[in-house]
Amino acid sequence: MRSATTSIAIDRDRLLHRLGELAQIGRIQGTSGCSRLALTDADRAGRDLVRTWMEDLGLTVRIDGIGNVIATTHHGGGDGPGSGPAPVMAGSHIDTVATGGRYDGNLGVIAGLEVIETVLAAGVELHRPLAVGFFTDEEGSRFPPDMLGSLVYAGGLSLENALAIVGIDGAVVGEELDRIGYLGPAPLPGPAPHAFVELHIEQGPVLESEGIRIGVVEGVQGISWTELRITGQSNHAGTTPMPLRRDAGLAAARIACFVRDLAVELGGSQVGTVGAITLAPNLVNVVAAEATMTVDLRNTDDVALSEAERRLELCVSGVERSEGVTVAMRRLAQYEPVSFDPEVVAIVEKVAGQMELPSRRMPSGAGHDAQMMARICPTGMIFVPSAGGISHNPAEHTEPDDLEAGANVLLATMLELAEARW
Ligand code: HGY
Ligand code: MN
Ligand code: MN
Repeated sequence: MRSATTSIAIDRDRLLHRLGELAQIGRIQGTSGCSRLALTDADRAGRDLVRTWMEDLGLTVRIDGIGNVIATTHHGGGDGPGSGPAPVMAGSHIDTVATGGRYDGNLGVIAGLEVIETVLAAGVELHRPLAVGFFTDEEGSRFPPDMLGSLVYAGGLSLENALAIVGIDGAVVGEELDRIGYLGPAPLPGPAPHAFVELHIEQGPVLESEGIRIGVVEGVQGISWTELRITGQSNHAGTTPMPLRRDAGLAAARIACFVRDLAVELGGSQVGTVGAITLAPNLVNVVAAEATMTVDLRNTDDVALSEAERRLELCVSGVERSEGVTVAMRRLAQYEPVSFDPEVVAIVEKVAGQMELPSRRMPSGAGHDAQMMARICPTGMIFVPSAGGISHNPAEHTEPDDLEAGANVLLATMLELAEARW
């Protein structure tokens, strides 16, 4: 499909082939999805493959202290990162959740690579270099918080504190980065690009349900992650009278039900999720001594999100009293809502219109590296529809026509930001 705004278009087959090849790494048998938790061997293999593609294109590859990998062209008179005009950058992540699909994050990286290969092959002259990168641990499932690599890149967390983070399996970020060979030399925070554009699947039902091809993303909602460690008393399931129990399992269940009811009560864009609960000793005939659980609260409105956090704390205090347990709360992530740059948003919308792709403006319910890059440069995002609104699920799917359309919108947006000379 030729994009109306440029005389060049991405290579659909090459885009689909690379997405398919990357998806074989950590492949979840019997599905089209993959599992590449951050800093695992599967993540290393995915990184190695994408870095090879970057090097094969003759790009200058920069690996920094938190393992972010960014490849840059030599347009605009510079000879690699840090010299000449700042680049226009695409990017996302290639780590996945344990039940990941093949497009979450991967699309933004592979499409960015495709844009660069298309531009190099066409010999387009640009005032600025182009860059494409993948950030470490965007998902945050193994090592919270999410968007860890882009947060450090943007100066939101010190490298020292990031490297010391202990994951849900007891592993340490710095040790794992070193083990997989991605403890890079490039300094942090990273250099601010001229602009950053992330192509991503919507991961929700809106575009598909409205028959819209392109989401023009105006911002990302606020995110609050909390870990709760509940301590009760293990006891015999048969002999312990109900009023005498200090049941950590019941306490966790009450809090989980409260999270759902709170989201429904607050309404609007409020969502609440208890995605992880583990009990100890986790045995059929033992009242649970301990429960560890996570609460994910999100809202486009920061005041409402703070209210939801306050109400959760009140609920926890009440459960401590009624169940005779103690609860230790630890904040794992806390990000305010982010608005993207109006000019970049307008370019995405204009380009979609010129390509006659139906589009609509919308917020992002999911967190993305773009919300960190928005702290240091003009940033925007492009969404393409998710079939059935499914994501964080191996069945995640986006139609090839939509993948191609999204990549062409990314191409035209980046060319405009890089001041292509036709
Ligand atoms: O949690 C998120 O929204 C993203 O998938 N890391
Ligand atoms: Mn993602
Ligand atoms: Mn994700």
